[in-house]
Amino acid sequence: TGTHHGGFERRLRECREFFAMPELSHLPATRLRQALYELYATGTYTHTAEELLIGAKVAWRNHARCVGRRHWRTLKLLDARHATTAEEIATACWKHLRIATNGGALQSVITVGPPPRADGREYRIHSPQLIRYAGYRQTDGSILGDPAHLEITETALELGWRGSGTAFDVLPLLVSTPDEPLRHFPVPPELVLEVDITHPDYSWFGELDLKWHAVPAVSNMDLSIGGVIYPCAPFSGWYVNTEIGARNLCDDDRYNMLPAIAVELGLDTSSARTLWKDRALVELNRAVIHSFRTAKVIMVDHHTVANQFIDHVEREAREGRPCPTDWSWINPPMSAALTPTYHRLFDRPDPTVRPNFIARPPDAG
Ligand code: NRG
Repeated sequence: TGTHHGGFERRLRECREFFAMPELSHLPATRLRQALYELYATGTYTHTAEELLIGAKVAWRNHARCVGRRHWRTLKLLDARHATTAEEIATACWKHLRIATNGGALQSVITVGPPPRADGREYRIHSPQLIRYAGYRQTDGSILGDPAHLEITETALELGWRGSGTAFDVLPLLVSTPDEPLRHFPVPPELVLEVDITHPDYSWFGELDLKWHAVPAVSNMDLSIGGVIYPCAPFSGWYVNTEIGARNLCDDDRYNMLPAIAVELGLDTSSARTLWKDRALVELNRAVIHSFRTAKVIMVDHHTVANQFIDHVEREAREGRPCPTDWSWINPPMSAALTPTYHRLFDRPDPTVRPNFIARPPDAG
């Protein structure tokens, strides 16, 4: 386990580079020596809470696929490295949801759980996010709920979980530790803030019975800081409308709502040339933005976030830092050329830059 992150030499180099960062220049020179000593002796070392917070902020700042990086300095750390059981990890995640949700005034939070044991065995959250909707394959072959989560729903059911059979059943959190088999923990409903989707102009829109959860809390990425990997490190900020309105509720392998919306709009769906999909897409996104605003839940629109990102890149340049960026992830999945990020190039993403968040290879265990 952990081999995709490289061996001991790499950890040594990343440790040296971490303590050489200007953000840590106030630490005494003895700190690097101490960390290296511990690394040689045990194969890993323990970050202070300050190093962990700075490491997590810089990991965010370095993450080439994030368009929300302007806010990297505001990240809050919940240190859950003391957790030793799956139950304690779940409890830390509930605290995460409470603080991140903040009644709709969302705050950017990362919870850092225990690093891998000396033998390499890990504490892991198997759920892709803290809040996800179940997907069920029905007897007629159609899918109820989120088709992206068929497999994890299957796993939850095998563990004894039962959903209520709606299109928006919140899945339990799936956690494993070195000492316990995979366990499931229902998310306390009072911690799941959701927004019903209505449209500013069309009253029929509410009858589609769509909703989405307020907090996107990604829990399946590794946080890599100074040669130490934290596989259990859920983080969350807030949504861009397009994540929900142009992907989750829209993709034909997700909730696939455009055909139903187009019919209600009275559009001619007989040919792609009528642009019925494009027109329905705009109305769905207007509805998502309107609904979050009405519910007083923070969300950013794709125009504003693109402008904020350009500001961020320029500020980084003034600070003398490159801003490695994945153009295809930064641009929104609708109206891309209407945003300034479409019309320029960025520093090339470098997958070796650390600290960083690393997508876990599929089926890493
Ligand atoms: N597109 C995914 C969420 C990915 C992360 N997005 C954020 N992250 N906004 C979805 O659930 O639609 N964040 O930390 O705010």
